[in-house]
Amino acid sequence: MAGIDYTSLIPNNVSLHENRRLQRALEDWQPKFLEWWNDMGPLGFQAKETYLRTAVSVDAKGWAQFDYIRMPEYRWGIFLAEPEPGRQINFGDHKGQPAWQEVPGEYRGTLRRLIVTQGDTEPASVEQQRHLGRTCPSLYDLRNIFQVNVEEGRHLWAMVYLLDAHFGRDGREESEALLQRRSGDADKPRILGAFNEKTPDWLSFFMFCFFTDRDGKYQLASLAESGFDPLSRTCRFMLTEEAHHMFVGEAGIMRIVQRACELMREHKTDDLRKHGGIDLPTMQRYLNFHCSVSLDLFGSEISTNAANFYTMGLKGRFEETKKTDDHLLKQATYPVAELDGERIVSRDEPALVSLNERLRDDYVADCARGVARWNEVIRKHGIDFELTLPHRAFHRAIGSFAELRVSPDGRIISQAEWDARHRDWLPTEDDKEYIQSLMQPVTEPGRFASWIAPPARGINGHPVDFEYVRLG
Ligand code: BYC
Repeated sequence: MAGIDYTSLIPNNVSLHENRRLQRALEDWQPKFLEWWNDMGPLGFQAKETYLRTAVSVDAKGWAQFDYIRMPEYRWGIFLAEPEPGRQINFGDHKGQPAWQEVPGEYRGTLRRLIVTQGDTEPASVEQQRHLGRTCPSLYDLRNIFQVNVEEGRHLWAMVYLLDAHFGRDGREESEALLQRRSGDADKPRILGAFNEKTPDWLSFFMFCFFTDRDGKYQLASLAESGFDPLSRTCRFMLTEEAHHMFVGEAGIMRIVQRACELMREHKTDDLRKHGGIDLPTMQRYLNFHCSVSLDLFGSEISTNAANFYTMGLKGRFEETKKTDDHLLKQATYPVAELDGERIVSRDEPALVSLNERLRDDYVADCARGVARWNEVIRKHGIDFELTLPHRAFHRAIGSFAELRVSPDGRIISQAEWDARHRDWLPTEDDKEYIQSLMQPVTEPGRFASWIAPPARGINGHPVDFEYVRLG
């Protein structure tokens, strides 16, 4: 691949042209990435021109340039947020020392693992969403999923940049392994549970963007506090893109709720399956599933890993620098949900080992605000139904509640009750079959599938019926 002009091919603000070693590592990796993208990226649309946003610099003007582009020609760039002069480590044992510009030797393994875990989720989500283009509910939505996919690809580049630039041969090996694991593969699965689940339909996709990308927001925000400055700056820029993914999720669900309400009013029935809509109880079951698998992504309630990440100065709390405590947390406590006999109670635990739970709390509060906005749409239609977040102990596979059977309202129940009732709480085979039956592509500009309302506005000032993907 010698001779490629990397400065123009890979937009970057890391002076790539000055770093021969890094340039060589990326030259070696780039064709492998493209091979992975062609094998595992969006199926069937690689040659179609799509109206995409590309970041060409980190300033307000440059990070959102829109144009038609074929996805394999997307310019996956490497961007770090602008440096903060004199930035210090803001928490843990090294608090007050200058932020690290190079990997601190004693934390090398831990830091690498954090970066690899973050990086692994990015290609995983592209793999999970690979087939969805073929059943898009509109050209507008088709463009949005491709935007999300290319940006997840860019987030993979962001982590590979850190690995290649700062971790030598180990880093290069990890960069390769990121392209070799596969979502859902029995032999070489992705690292975290939620990224091995299927995303077989668009309801799941929107739920994934709302719940799972929001885990991304909170994890990235914690890593943006890192004392390792290149990681902090990388994550800060990734967060600007992540916001769009959560918008796609929240607005997508909002539009499905809107359509459900319109159909309920029009036909004076809750039974929308006759009318091509998605009924609210089905949405609740999908919500329960995606919320619970995303709650698992925060790790165990009590975690010495999390305490170590913090004490070492590698991963902070959400909005660490806005907090007014000592940023050491050696004496502090934090209330954690725990099992006490037959009940779930809140008990004060040492704050350091409770950091996963604390981040989960920030996340749950954010999710609740989105759910309240969906409920506002239902209320405005005069319909007596509320979507709710399931209890945090419901359907968990990681942490203190993993072995329990818990109802969405937080009651510990017997296996017999679970067997009798779980079909009310999680998507059933029947639900999945029905949702699948709705997944018929709609590709005429300005038209939308029966089960989703059009968005309030189009993209970058264009009308809703703009030709967001040129299929002809
Ligand atoms: N699945 O002490 P524990 C995103 C493992 S999403 C499988 O409880 P810890 C995105 C854990 O690795 C954000 N295994 O957990 C969204 C550990 O293994 P070892 C991704 C799990 O370490 C949408 C053991 O269980 N970023 O960006 O405190 C689209 C005990 O662990 C799981 C990050 O996750 C699980 N769910 O915390 C695209 C940030 N949970 O050490 C992208 C980086 C735990 O015994 N990662 N385990 O072998 C981290 O900060 C931490 O690794 C975790 C886990 C928060 C994930």
